[in-house]
Amino acid sequence: MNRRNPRLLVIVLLTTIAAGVAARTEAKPPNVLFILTDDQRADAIGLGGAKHLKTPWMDRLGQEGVYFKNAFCTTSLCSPSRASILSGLYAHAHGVIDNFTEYPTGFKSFPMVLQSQGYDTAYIGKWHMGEDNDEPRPGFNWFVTHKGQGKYFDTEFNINGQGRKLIKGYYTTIVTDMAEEWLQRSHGDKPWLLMIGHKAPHSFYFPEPKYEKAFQHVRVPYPETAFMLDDKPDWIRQRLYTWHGIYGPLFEWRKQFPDDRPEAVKDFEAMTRAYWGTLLSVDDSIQRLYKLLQERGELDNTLIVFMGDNGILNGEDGMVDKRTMHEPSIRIPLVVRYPRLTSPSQPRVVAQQVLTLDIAPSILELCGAPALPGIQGRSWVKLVRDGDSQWRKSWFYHYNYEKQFPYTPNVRGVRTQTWKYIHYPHGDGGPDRHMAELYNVEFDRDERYNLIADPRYARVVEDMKAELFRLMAAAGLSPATDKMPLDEGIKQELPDQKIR
Ligand SMILES: [Ca+2]
Repeated sequence: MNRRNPRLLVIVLLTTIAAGVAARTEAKPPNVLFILTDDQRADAIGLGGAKHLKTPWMDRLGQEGVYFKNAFCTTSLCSPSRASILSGLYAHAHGVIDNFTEYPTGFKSFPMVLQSQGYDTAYIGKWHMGEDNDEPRPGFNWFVTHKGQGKYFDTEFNINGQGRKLIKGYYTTIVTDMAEEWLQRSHGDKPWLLMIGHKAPHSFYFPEPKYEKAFQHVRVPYPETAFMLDDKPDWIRQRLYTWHGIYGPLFEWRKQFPDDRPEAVKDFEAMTRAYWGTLLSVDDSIQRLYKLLQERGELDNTLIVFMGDNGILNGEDGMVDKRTMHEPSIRIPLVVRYPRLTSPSQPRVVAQQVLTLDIAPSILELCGAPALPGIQGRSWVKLVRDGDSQWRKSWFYHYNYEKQFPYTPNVRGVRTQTWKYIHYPHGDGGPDRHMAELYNVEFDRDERYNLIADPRYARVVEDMKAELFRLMAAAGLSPATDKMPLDEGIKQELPDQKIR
């Protein structure tokens, strides 16, 4: 009908666009369902290339939304990473540098902002900042957690500061039950934020009984890189026989240790199968929550964020655990479903590097809430919607040596889309005592070939050092202010029983 009247067409178009913009700005802010797993590898999700583990509901969120295929944590350790997710800040800035430190009083977090904007807010599950504190934390109207790591079976929860209760059953199921119960309460006409902190798949790995044998026929050899250590720094070889090496106790899956006999791989295999098993229950949990939101008509007005707090090594370079800057340690799964960000019929895969630091500003922008001032992360909303040629091309990583876990040196490193440079400051201001590492992560994703000593890449090393210096300076760190403990070396002793 408009073919003969171009002016009318323009008016109709403008009216339609204006109506769309109005709908976007005037609509009720979304609910937020934030699901956090603990130590889930980026390839322990179908979208990330899991071969044996099936995660249809994790995948579905990404297939109806956004899958970030290059998402990273900036410190691969539970509490520091969780604090970065909440605050948008690096660990040196929020101060939670180990697993025994509380989220600092007076520091804003994205849940606090949403609460102040009228959201009904809840946290249910593993919080894990402040080892012995299970009391409610600021920013939440409802808060259920437990001390320390919690247990896969029969955890004692503190129910919103009103009393502790040992709840029998499997952690993932219990937390999902409590989440469903909270979701079905009346929130008045308020939008809500529900954060769920899973224990899975954190060590020690105990799957739900129905999944104990789910992977019993899968062979799990040590990765090839476990035997390619000649060009690696000494500390990696020294780690092999420790709490965090493949010949050590493997989070108690190996009873007689150290054991470097080839047949001892059976313990590594059992450990890996159990790790995957715990994630099957998380996938079930997502299914339950997805269906509940669907039944309640809330699915499409809910921003669902599913992510892990840090990755974990599973035999790469002969290592287990995390903390290091190698790819399996720093990569995290991240999927987001929200139809007003991306239509479920037009899912996106984002290849740019996004960080834990970006979660808080992105959620706040999508909720139309005020931004947290002075943060180091960036909202990826524009990146996802329209692309962003100004998006970061590099970022830095840091980790401080822990006396309680003397299996990883101080780590400072920088990653671009092509290169990764890692060095290991001694902590006394003097020269490094460990060899550094340089990888082409674009073509050598498994980090097989450490190019640090190859003269052909000397220029790359210099450029990466300069980039690391620049990025750290931008985050308020200079060699004078970058505090870290003295590296006392890799030790064979086991960590204290209470903090394993
Ligand atoms: Ca963790």
